[in-house]
Amino acid sequence: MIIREEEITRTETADLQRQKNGLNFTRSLIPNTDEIIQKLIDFQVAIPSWALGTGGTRFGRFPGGGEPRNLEEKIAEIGLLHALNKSSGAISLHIPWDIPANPADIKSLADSYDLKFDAVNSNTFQDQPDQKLSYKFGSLHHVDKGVRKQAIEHNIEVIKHGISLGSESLTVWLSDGSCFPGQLNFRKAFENTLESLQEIYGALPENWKLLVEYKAFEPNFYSTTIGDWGQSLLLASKLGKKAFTLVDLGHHLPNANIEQIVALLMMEGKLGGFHFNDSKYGDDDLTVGSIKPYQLFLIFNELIGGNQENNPPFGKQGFGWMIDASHNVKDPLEDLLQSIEAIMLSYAQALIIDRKALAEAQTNNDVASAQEILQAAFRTDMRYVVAEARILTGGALNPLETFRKLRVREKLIKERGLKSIATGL
Ligand SMILES: [Mn+2]
Repeated sequence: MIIREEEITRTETADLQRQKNGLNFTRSLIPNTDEIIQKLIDFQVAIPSWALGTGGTRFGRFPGGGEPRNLEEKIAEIGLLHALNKSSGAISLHIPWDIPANPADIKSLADSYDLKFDAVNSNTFQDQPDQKLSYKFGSLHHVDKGVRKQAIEHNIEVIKHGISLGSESLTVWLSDGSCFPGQLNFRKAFENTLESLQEIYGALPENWKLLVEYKAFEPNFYSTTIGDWGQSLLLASKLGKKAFTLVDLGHHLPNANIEQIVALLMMEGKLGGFHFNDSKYGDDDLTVGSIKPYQLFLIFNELIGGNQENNPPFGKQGFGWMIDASHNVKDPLEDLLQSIEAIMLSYAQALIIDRKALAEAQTNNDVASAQEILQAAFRTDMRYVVAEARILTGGALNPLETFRKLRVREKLIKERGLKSIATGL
């Protein structure tokens, strides 16, 4: 680790005093503040191994230097984020970008940073150099049984890597679709996908989940075979009780009501995973909470309100939570710190919604009160409560400020060079 624990917790007296005053004021408004702090402490969001390098666009990539060169360095960086904010205690691997050469070593390295392995992710959206058949026209939905078989075997391979690391879920995102009308027989494509997923499902260990991610468009621009939550839910329902829908915030058409989708998927006990990011136009992969923080709050409102005993979102058997963002202009580590902060804030704000009063307002068709109740929670400053959860567990009072003060990026560049590029991007 390039920074020490005592450097993380070292805080100016004036900053600590401000924190104390802020927290005292919040406590005076919210009687169950300690309960909320405990919930925040328990909530961990996975960092994907591919978010640590600068994300490019099809027009260019502008890396900032010092990027992690291998899986060990990626784990160390997530360990660093977790040490700063105490909320990033999990890593989500992408296969084949991060194949662990020696799983036992990788597992104990992650243990040393207090990191767990969240969902493993398969990749059939690009061809690998040693690959026999191409995914140009899709993978699990492909017209050629041979291509489907190759993609199925890859997914089963990913499950095996996951087992060796203690992961308990597989996320499948397919780029399968079509770019032009007539290119694809929709029904056959769907049936092929289902059949392929059934084989993958059959290879899941008993305690595993299969998370079926959907996306409206890109890289295909006419149709996507798993294009929306209905198609994902249909597949997950046909597959069985270990299959769930995964919601990625950026994978909807503009202005989709994501909180309503979340509510209904939870009603069916079929929401299993969540990818956080933000967007203005499409799958922009921007920092969580940077564009639509109110939407994020409304989603957390549904996540908390829809808490069902048979499929609880929070806790040990809860959903797979992950940040799925990547862009060209910020330091990726700073971006991840901001994203986690935004998630924790939205969660904290949603935890203080007066649910009893809201239910009453809904029953009485009191529309104005319903809005007031939600916005009262959204406008409450929960930053001190989020910070308190962090410092109680040994994190930094202000992770981003600490990251800059300790000159982490400069140290990484010194260690790895200006031209090091994260694997996979
Ligand atoms: Mn995603």
